[in-house]
Amino acid sequence: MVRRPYPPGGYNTCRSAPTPPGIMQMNDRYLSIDIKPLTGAMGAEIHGVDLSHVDDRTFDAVHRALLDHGVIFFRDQDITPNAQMAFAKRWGEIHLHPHMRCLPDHPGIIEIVKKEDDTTVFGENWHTDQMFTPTPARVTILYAKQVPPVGGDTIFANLHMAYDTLSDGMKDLISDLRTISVYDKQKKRPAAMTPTAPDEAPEPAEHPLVRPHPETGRKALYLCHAGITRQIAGMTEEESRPILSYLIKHATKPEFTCRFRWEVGSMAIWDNRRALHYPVNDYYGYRRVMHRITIEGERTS
Ligand SMILES: O=C(O)CCC(=O)C(=O)O
Ligand SMILES: [Fe+2]
Repeated sequence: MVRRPYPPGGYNTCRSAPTPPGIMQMNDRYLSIDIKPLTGAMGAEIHGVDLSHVDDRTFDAVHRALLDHGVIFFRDQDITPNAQMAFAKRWGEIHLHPHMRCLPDHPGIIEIVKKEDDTTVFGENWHTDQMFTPTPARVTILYAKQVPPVGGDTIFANLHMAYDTLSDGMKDLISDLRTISVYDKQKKRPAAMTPTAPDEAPEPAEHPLVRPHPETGRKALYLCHAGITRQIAGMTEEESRPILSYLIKHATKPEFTCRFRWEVGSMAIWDNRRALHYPVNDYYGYRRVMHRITIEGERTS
């Protein structure tokens, strides 16, 4: 069992950062599974699991590891779309992305393709998945099919730490605020990732800015970058911007993050209710292909 305590005074100017519950595991064994934390903030690499054959006990251990670490990573997985889907269904209902097409033979799996000449990547900038819907993704299960020789990492940030390290004054200020998130159809995306029905305006979605985790009860700061989380309900965009831009900057401090280097066969599973992610766009000239499934999350109100 490893604790990831905060330094006295926290990571910013806040003097009263609380210590998180000591639920993190290091070099611990669930069955015959090795769980190695990645950074002081979050993430763990798990060895000894074949995700195409997961029994109930192993699934429980993997689930518990996800709650403990926020994002978990597996290497050398040889998994078909059908097996990835069967594993995904253990986490809940598949969340169909309202604006993206799925693989023709596998409804529920989005193939994320960045081609050699694409200058953008899917999901560029800090976000949690599908926050622009009333039931944002609970969990995302992302499998690497083709990766560049270097680059294309994904960075994650711990939204529990982001909340815990705010000052009491800021916590009071934001405790009852709600945010409005909208999908941006006009944003430049990789050629293969064009949204469906480009002329239909997406509905905005409202969520609490401080969100208790539905399974652990622990509070998380819950927001995306300014292109998605645009406004605080009841305030103008102009009034909202300084608060939201401070909070996203705070939430993505390097001290709260971990970074994963993909290989073919790597699988990442992250908990969107307590983690942001950021796919790094640093591999122009190379192709990268991922298979992605998201699990429908809880309604936030
Ligand atoms: O390509 C990646 O590393 C992550 C893309 C992304 O944001 C997602 O799959 O939700
Ligand atoms: Fe994403």
